[in-house]
Formats: sequence, structure tokens, C-alpha cells
Amino acid sequence: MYNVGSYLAARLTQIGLKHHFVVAGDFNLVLLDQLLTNGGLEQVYCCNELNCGYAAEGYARARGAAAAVVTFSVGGLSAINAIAGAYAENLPVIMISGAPNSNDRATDHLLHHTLATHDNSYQLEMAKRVTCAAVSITSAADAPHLIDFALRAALREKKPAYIEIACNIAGAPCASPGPISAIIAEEPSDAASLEASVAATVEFLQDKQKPVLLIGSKLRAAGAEREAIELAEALGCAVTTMAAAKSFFPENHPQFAGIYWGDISSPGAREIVDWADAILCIGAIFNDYSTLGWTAMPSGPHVLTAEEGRIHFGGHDFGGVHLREFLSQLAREAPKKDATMVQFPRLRSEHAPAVAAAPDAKLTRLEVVRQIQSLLTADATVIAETGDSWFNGVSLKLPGGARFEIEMQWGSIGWSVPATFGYAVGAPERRVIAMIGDGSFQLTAQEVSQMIRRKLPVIIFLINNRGYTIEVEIHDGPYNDIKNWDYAGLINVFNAEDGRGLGVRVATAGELTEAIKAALANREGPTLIECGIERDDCSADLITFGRRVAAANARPPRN
Ligand code: TPU
Ligand code: MG
Repeated sequence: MYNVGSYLAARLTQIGLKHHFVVAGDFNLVLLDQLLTNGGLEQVYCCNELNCGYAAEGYARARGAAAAVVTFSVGGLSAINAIAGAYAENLPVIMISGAPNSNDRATDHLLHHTLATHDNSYQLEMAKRVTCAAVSITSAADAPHLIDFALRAALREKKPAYIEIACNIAGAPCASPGPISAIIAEEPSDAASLEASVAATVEFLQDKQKPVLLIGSKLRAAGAEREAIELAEALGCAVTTMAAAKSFFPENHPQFAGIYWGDISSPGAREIVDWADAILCIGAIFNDYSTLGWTAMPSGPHVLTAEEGRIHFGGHDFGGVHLREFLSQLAREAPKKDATMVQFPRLRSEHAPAVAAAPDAKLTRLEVVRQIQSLLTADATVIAETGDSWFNGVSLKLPGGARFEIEMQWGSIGWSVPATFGYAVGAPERRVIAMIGDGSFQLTAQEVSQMIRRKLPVIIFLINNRGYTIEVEIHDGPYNDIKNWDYAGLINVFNAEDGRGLGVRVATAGELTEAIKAALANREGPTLIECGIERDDCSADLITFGRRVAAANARPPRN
């Protein structure tokens, strides 16, 4: 016998979830009881609903999908920022909210946790703007259909979905789940469109000598990472990735030619893209940040854009094609065109590897990055927060197998603490390393306590430059100074009587080396290493980025 809550639990496990993230509230308590009855689905608690949403977002990065369960309104509205972030980042996070008793609809009853008006549809309406499907369940009979509809949409579109369940319906009996294939099976590409798009692309490539691939962040959402490698190897050309897609093409692959990001590209990457006579942009997102204030946006007849469901370039626009199938079919038919791979090694000026600082030398940004680099193994995932951590993270050289997570489209500071937590819950076998600025950390710091609770051996590099340095480089003012905290000391606060987290503050290169050793030895909880550096000790890339973004923001209105 199923009820609405146990039906939902069954479906969540069938789509591959082993956990769901939760903050309790009276409108979702019966639902939580029902979710608990499923032995395959563990409940993971969060300190607040924003963090709950981001924890689920991080989990979806590790496992492909996730669920966050919150209470009505006071919880749901906090979670919406994170759900919108999942929309921007193409991650199917299922937001599940408790909701008022179905009998209180269409009555004159006013309810707590609401706007003190009679229409309580506002959370559903808000959710519709940041999800691909939003449903309100007030009847157990309709629940299976509505739940399946929302899950199917989220998994197909790689976007979040919203399900609200009236508190008196969560435990009501309903139909049992039908075959899961109804939710997860994918329709194949339109055969004619696939064939035509590949043929036109082969023709497009025919008279080109110097194609290059540019990989964007929507490649992962399309499930096409392997197929991009197939195409790269068939063409034999250079492959660049965008910062938001770092690690989506293996950095140890012989054809990897670095990160393309306009003037702050890695050595040779901008030049090879500029030199190319065909740029195949695969799953790319060109926004003001990724184009460095619109100064580096590939466009023109030599640019081909391929994304999930759409392939377009000069005079062509094909729909109904899965990116995966397009890349793989193109790989079978594409001509070998490896000129960019011959040219790239000439363009890349080898940068000398950073030299280790003396142990008693005052800590610098460069030394922090150098020591993080030495920690990277095939099982490492680096999570880089907005701020100079973006640029420091992007500059790391990833060994084969290492992963990189960044939230470049949504760019909400504070994302990384709960997202790191969620990622570590979803991928306990990986060495999870977070790079977080002091300003960002202050938004969501309390979620470190959940890492302690679940004994997750995450390593956090907290870069304390005493301010919002990324903002300083875009536009400075008193609002970029922040209250200093004893960040390392916080860990003891969170440990309370039973935690095993470790907090260490370091000021020299030698202290950082010792702290990293201690972190690797601490398997019973997270280690936060507070790295104190000078306020203006930032990457050259951040300075260039800041100047370009400021110029783009300052464009006067057009008449
Ligand atoms: O390395 P650093 O100092 O640049 O990083 P930190 O200390 O984390 O400072 C980040 C500063 C920052 C702000 C205030 N970056 N972006 N913002 C604007 C912003 C405000 N609120 C949210 C939720 N997201 C934002 N990106
Ligand atoms: Mg800072």
C-alpha cells in the first residue's frame, strides 16, 4: 500500500537518489515521516532552507539529480534563490514543499506562515518562474500523475521542478508506482534532423582547415562529455573549455588546449581560438562574465553552435537532436582536421611552475594556489566560490579524473559552503576541496556544522583577504570592507561536545604545509584552513576581469 509520501520516496530512489535534504516545519512533518519509511532514502538535515537548496544543488552536481524538502513559505521562499541557481546551472533539483491543509482552500481561514491573505498560491506562482514544472498536490488520487509529470520534466530538461503537497494529503493512500521507464526513458533524436545536421556540419567543415572545439557548461547537462571526446579525437583538433565547464573535457587529454576566457585565457588558448577558421561551440553560455564584458564573444559565419536540442550556424537551424547523438554521429563522419593541434604548442608560452616559498615566508595567494595544486589527485573535486577563488581555481591544472565545480552563471556568493556539503554527501569516495573567500563564507557558514555532523572530511581553504576583493577590482567603496571573523575558531563552536572538525589559521607557507598535513590526517570531519593574505594580493586575471566588467556595466544608455 502506498501513500503520497511513500510514493514520492519510491520515485526519488528510482531516479537514483540515496539522500534528500531537509528542513522540518509543521506543513511537511507528515511527509517527512513517510519519506523516512523508505530504507533506500536517507534524510540529511540542513541549518536553513537556502542552504538546503544549495546542498541539493551540490548533490545534483555529484549524482545527476537531488531533492530538497522544505516547509511552506518561510522555508520555500528562502529556498527559491538556490532553486533559481539550479535553473541557471542546468541541474534537476526537485524542490518539495509542505503546504496548507487542502480544506483551508476557498475558506475564510487565515493561516500562519502566510501573507495573512486568503490566496496561498503565491509560492507555486513564484516557483513556476524558476522551475520547468511546478505542481500543487491537493488530491491523493492525482498525486502519482503530478509527481511523475514534475520528475519527468526535470530529468528531461535538466532543470529544477517544484512539488507542493498539502499537509493532510502527504499520508493519504494512492496508487502504486508504475514502471520507472515512463519517467526516465528518453526519446531518440529526430532521425531526419540528426542526419541533416551532421551532413550540413560535415559540409561546413569541408573547406575549413583550422577548426577548434570550445566546450561550455551545458555539455554536462546534455550528458555528452564522452561524445565530445569522440568528436575531438576524430577531428584531431585543439579543444578549449570555458571556465564554467572546467573539467568537462579532461585536462590531461593530449588535445586539451586550456581555458578560453578572452584576455584571461590560459596561455595560448585565446590565440588558438582567434586563429581558428571554425569554432564549434558545444553547450556554451556566453554572458557578460564569460565574454569578459563582451570583449571575447565568438561570432560570425565561422561559428557553429551545438547544444541539447539545437544545432545552428550560417543559414541552418536544426531542432529535435540530442547533443550526444549529434557529436557521436559527427565523430563518425567528420574529416581529420588537426592544424590547430599543430599550431597550439607553438603559441603556448610555457609558464615556469610556481616556485615553493620559504617555510617562514609570509603567506601569499600564489603560494596557497601552489599548495592546493599539489593536493590534486584523480579522485579530487575542487569547488570554487565566486570571488578571486574563481580565477585561482580555474588556474589549477587538473590531473585525469579530477573534477571542478563552479557556479558561474548564477554566481551567488555563499553557494559553495552548502554545495560542498551536498556534493560530499553525494560523492563520499572523492576528496572534496573547497576554495572560498571570507565574504562569501559569511553568508552560509553554518552549513559547516552539518559537515561535522556527518563526519565529512572536506578540506576548506578559507581565503581571508579581509574584504570583497572581486568587488574591489570592479568598483571600490566602503561597502567592500567586511567585519573580520575568527573563521578557524568557528569550527570549535560548531564542534560543540561531539564534533571532530578542525580549524587552523595559517600566516606562513610552512604553516600552510603543516595544516594541509593535519587536514589529510583528519578523516572524522572537515578541516577549515584560514589562509590570511593581504587585501590586494589577488590574481592578475581578477584585475583584468574587474576592469572589463566595470566597463561593460558603465555603458551609458543608448538613445
Ligand atoms: O576573494 P574575494 O575577496 O573576492 O571573495 P569574497 O571575500 O568571498 O568576496 C566576494 C564578494 C562578492 C560580492 C559581495 N562577490 N560578488 N558579490 C555580489 C553578490 C552579492 N550577493 C550575492 C548573493 N551574490 C553576489 N555575487
Ligand atoms: Mg575576500
